[in-house]
Amino acid sequence: MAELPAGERIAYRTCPLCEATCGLELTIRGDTVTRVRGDRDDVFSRGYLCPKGVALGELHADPDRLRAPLIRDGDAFRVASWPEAYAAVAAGLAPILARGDRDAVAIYGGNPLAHNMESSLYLRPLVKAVGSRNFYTSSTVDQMPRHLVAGLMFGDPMALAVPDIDRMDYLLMLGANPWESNGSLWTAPNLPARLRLLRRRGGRLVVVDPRRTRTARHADQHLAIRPGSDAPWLLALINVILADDLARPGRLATMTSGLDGLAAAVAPFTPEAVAALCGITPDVTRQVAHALAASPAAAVYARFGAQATRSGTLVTWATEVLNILTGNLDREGGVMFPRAVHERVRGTEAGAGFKTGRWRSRVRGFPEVMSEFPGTTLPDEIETPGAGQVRALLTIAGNPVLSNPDGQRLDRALGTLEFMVSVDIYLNETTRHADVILPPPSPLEHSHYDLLFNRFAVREVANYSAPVLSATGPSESEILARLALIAGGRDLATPTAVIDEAMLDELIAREIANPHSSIADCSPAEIRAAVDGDTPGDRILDFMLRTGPRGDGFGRDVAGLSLARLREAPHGVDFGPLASALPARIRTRSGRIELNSTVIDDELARVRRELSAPPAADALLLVGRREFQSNNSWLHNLPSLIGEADRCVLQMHPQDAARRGLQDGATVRLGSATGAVEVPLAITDEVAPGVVSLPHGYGHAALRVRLARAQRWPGASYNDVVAGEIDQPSGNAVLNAVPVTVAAV
Ligand SMILES: Nc1nc2c(c(=O)[nH]1)N[C@H]1C(S)=C(S)[C@@H](COP(=O)(O)OP(=O)(O)OC[C@H]3O[C@@H](n4cnc5c(=O)[nH]c(N)nc54)[C@H](O)[C@@H]3O)O[C@H]1N2
Ligand SMILES: Nc1nc2c(c(=O)[nH]1)N[C@H]1C(S)=C(S)[C@@H](COP(=O)(O)OP(=O)(O)OC[C@H]3O[C@@H](n4cnc5c(=O)[nH]c(N)nc54)[C@H](O)[C@@H]3O)O[C@H]1N2
Ligand code: SF4
Ligand SMILES: [Mo]
Repeated sequence: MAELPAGERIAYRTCPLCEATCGLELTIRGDTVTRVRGDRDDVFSRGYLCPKGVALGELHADPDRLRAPLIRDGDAFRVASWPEAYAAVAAGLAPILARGDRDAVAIYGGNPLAHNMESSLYLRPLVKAVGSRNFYTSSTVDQMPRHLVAGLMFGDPMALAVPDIDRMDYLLMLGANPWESNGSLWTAPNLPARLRLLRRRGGRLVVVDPRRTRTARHADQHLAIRPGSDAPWLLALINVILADDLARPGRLATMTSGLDGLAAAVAPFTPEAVAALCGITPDVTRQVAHALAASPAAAVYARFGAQATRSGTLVTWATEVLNILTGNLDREGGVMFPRAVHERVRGTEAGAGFKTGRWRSRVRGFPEVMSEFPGTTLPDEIETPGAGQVRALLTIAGNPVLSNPDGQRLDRALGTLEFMVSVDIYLNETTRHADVILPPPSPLEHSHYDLLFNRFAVREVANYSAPVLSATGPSESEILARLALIAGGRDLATPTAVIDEAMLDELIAREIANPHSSIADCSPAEIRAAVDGDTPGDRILDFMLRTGPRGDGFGRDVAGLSLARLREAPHGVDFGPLASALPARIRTRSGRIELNSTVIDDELARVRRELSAPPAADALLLVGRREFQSNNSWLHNLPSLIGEADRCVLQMHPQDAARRGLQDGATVRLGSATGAVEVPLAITDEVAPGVVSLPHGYGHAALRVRLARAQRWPGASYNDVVAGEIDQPSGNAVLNAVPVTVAAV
């Protein structure tokens, strides 16, 4: 490597901005990032990065990023010290907690939590200390159907198989656009290159999307399905596979219960019966079913676009059924269960199964799923008086006013709370309602390890990043621990180490009680003394790594993994491709993969009724779109990402525009049964006729936000048009395939 100029240094850091987990090489001068490049030596990403990774230095330097707590002062905010801010939180929550109704305090956790080791670890003790049933996260505007179906079928909501992209021959992808999103619940840096390689080695990529996306343009076949109709179409594929005797589940047959009933369940969904609803001809449906079944190693993968619909759960179920019927689940080159090096080692005994609806939401009676209620019902819980009414809210790394349906209503509801605290790095559309904002350090100021995304990765990899710069304020784990202590009624002099030590002690105790653990029956004190790490989060990580499947077992395997070993590998460690995980991964009570459930029966019956109600000829359905330089609602303030033009434009097919007499560039009113926004029109045949598309995460025109650059092109919020409809079984919001009207302003 060339000599660095005096005063400069190089640091390596995994990018925390999306699920691809790219390794970055940062050049630092003082406390300034002067250059960001892809780390060519990163064992997983091999130098790949996108414009967002490049902007990580801008995020750190953004003058609008909060660096000190803010306390509300009338209509404005004033900067406060940390002790003052914590005292304000304690004083604000005290009267509400004193009423003895824990449900009166709600928590909303957002997407960046999942990308942050400290906050993802410390959310749990906070939620426990608050003790409220009003727990919400961005999972119910995203992937809850995946968790529900994994729970129902495999007995474990985290049993999410990923396409084994580097070894497959055929990939059928629905509602995903990895060319722009870089993949979701599928961690594989540089998916564009991996998808290109699939085709170069003779494989086929088939993309099902109502828009001709960048991913679709790189596919062998693009099917512009009618939005919201993936479930019946996938059921038709199952129908063809069974009717034409193409099912070859192989070893999965004896592991799976419910295969016998499938043919009857999908009988109404013939290619002919679904053709009008899906906009896909019977020949094409048959051709895809045959090609899928004939491929030695293939995968069906459905993601956000197809899941955030009215049939998200059924789409996900049908996807899994196809992977089982074709023998591709748990097969190399099919879909495989990743294993992360920090996971717990388990035995093969049957699991405890998975339950939902252990409690229900107060106002609308929605069942909890993974201890969460649908985010769409948070306004109901705030607005409806009575015992259990939400009177205080903690938001952590979330912007639900822009990310959840009916944002305007939530915006109004937040204004009626008695007290609100936000742990966030920006004063934005949501946090402007807070009484106290507590800003954690920037991503460059804390250590990083992907606790979540390593569990969805296509290789077994591990990568630890030390802090690149030192933080001036408390860590995010300290902030959340302090909030947990306050919610638990402890005084402000109680050290947060109480929470740190309790977490570690609990982990150690549980592990020692696990008969399959490398430290089963060890002395807790001996283990605690040997745990290594500079921060509470790092110590938990060290413990997890050392007791994980590749761990050193605290000296029981000297060559094994530990935090110290990961620190010596700044480009990461690669333990190779995924390996078969069945039947051990099955945690249902029966010990088999369960295809049957009343949830699925009800959904099949509902979708069967849709077959007889074909769409009106002039109907318009709204779908979303992610842009390469954007990340949900919160990177619009960075100079290199925001661009020189309004990107929040409504795409419409030329036929639909002509029928309505609309001109390209005109401002139009996009309306639904519940709301409307005004946006510029872009006429393009990238969207199918009958489909319009708007990106989400815009709508930055609100008063009292501190997002100077984002306000240059504020755009309008997609979620002001969308109301609170959900995929019933999972509680996931319906964000795509929303009926709308478009008219000239
Ligand atoms: N219409 C429509 N709606 C959607 C979607 C869509 O496609 N269409 N997508 C959905 C999806 S997939 C998701 S995941 C959700 C996201 O929903 P949310 O998580 O509610 O929203 P984000 O826009 O990700 O906002 C993240 C917040 O975290 C803050 N933040 C960033 N980094 C940190 C950090 O390190 N610590 C803390 N404490 N805060 C931080 C940001 O300032 C911002 O306020 O949106 C969903 N909403
Ligand atoms: N650049 C960028 N990258 C991101 C994000 C971002 O905001 N910007 N967000 C991150 C997050 S939080 C997530 S969850 C992931 C999501 O990543 P992906 O799962 O890849 O989802 P999207 O990129 O939203 O692509 C969804 C596609 O579904 C299509 N679609 C809409 N409705 C339907 C339908 O009914 N059926 C079918 N078959 N397709 C439909 C849309 O046209 C769109 O092309 O992306 C992550 N990466
Ligand atoms: S693809 Fe994702 S992880 Fe990679 S640099 Fe871009 S935002 Fe970061
Ligand atoms: Mo997401």
